[in-house]
Amino acid sequence: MSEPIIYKPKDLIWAKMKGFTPWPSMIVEPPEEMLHQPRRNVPCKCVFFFGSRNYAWIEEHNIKPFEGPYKDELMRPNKPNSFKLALQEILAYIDNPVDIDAEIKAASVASAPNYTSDADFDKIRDGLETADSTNDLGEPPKPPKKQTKAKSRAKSSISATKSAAAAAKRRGSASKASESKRKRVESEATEATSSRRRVNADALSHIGSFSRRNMSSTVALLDRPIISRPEAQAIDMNVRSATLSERDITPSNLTFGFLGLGIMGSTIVKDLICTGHKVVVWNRTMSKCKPFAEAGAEVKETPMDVVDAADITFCCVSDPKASKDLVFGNCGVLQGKDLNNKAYVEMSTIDPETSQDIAEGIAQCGGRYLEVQIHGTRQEAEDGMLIILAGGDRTVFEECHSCFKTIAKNTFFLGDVGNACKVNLILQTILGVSLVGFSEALALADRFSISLKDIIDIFELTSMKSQLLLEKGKEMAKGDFNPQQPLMHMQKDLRLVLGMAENLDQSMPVTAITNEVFKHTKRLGYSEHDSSAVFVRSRF
Ligand code: NA7
Repeated sequence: MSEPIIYKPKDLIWAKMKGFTPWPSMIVEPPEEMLHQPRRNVPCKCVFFFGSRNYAWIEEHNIKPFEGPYKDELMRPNKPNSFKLALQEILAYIDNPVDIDAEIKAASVASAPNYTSDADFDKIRDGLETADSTNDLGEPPKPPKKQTKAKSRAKSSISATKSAAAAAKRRGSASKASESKRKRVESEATEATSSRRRVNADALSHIGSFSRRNMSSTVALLDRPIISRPEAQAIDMNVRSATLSERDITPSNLTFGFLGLGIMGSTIVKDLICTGHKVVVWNRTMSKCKPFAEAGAEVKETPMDVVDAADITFCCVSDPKASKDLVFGNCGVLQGKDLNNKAYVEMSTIDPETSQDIAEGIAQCGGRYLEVQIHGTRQEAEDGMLIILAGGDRTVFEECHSCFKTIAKNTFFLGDVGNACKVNLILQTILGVSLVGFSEALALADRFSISLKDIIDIFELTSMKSQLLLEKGKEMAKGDFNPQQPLMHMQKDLRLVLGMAENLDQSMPVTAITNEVFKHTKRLGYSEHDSSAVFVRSRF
């Protein structure tokens, strides 16, 4: 039997994390943040991933030396672009390690103790040492109650603080002098904890587009690399899509309000402004209104003010709760009370019950209501190629004609409030289930080392081909999950579908599993990425 390899910092390796291909990586001293990350109770090393430039604990049996028998096999050409980038980076590192070494050093500077040997490393691993091994009272912190090692490690610094405070409390009852000492100790212990937290965040802030949201419970609960949020794509108000430029649109004289400037809302408003519509906007994050103000839109401070200034107000926000908040909440649409001569168009993807509640609220204040569900991606919105499904007040539908002509290739009026929501959610069911099936098939191809590009090329020639699956397949193959349709919205839609089915006692086992797959992908950190990121989950 060959001798086990003893890995040490700066060793270049292949690190295999469950669900990912072995990745070009390096053993590093753990940055402090990693000390609080849960690990399996087997020997692990802290690993820096080239390309994504983040860290994870990897079990030693999942580590292989970079140079050696695995290299040729693992460097096969049919890998995704993100892998190729990582490979380029490790090869560049071999030639010139200075920049990356400096980056890693900056991350580990925050680590209070300087762990140099494997013995020290093992101490950290076993959770025997914390950043505060003694406190102001000269006492070591009390050993944590019996619990799992992962929990104990995650809580070690907190328990150090708490035990200092508890010990101070006991002594505090003895005299007033020791009471003041207790307060001082508590405050110093709290300050020490919060300063450590500051240092953690600073040390990690250099890693890609790391954000505090990435440091959420998702990362702490799952031993996964930190997933960067997708870059928000800046909207270019000067670019008008070729399809839209060819369309002959005479803008309505009415003033249109718009609540919600997310991916879909901002694209639609841009199109409306480009085609000469008069627009008043509001968004919860006000900074997103700036480019629209510069392009001629009026910006208001509350939804109520928008409704006041507009003849017809559209709303396009995340989910049913946000939609209801905007209508019934503080400074919401109904706060103006009198909606005579006003119309409200709900464009967010919501369930029929929510739409009905909003319709009733608007009607009670004298307004007219139209439910509009939009089907399509960001690109389709940009090109004016959405499909519009509408239900409710037909007069509003007709007054919105020039807006719909701007953003959609087909428009359907489906009758009563609720019908458009139902049809849209049915379409989303087809989309969600297809995406998961497609991504599982591609994941299987990947396991066989069959080129995903070949599969997609062949798929394109079959009668199964679908434009959307082709595009999503290409995104999966590239590992490019820039949001066209955020994954969290796809999962929300499936949740709404299952709610509708529940009310009807309709069994939808495949949709239920599809929903679970999207939920798990969200938990892996891909909530704000495109729904094609479900591929990451399929590769597990
Ligand atoms: P995005 O890009 O996730 O944007 C969501 C928008 O909803 C964005 O403007 C948010 O404001 C806004 N939002 C979210 N929650 C709230 C609450 N509670 N109050 C007010 N505003 C809120 O989504 P898309 O544009 O892709 O999709 C919008 C809808 O169309 C959705 O239903 C899809 O399923 C289809 P923020 O900018 O974060 O302040």
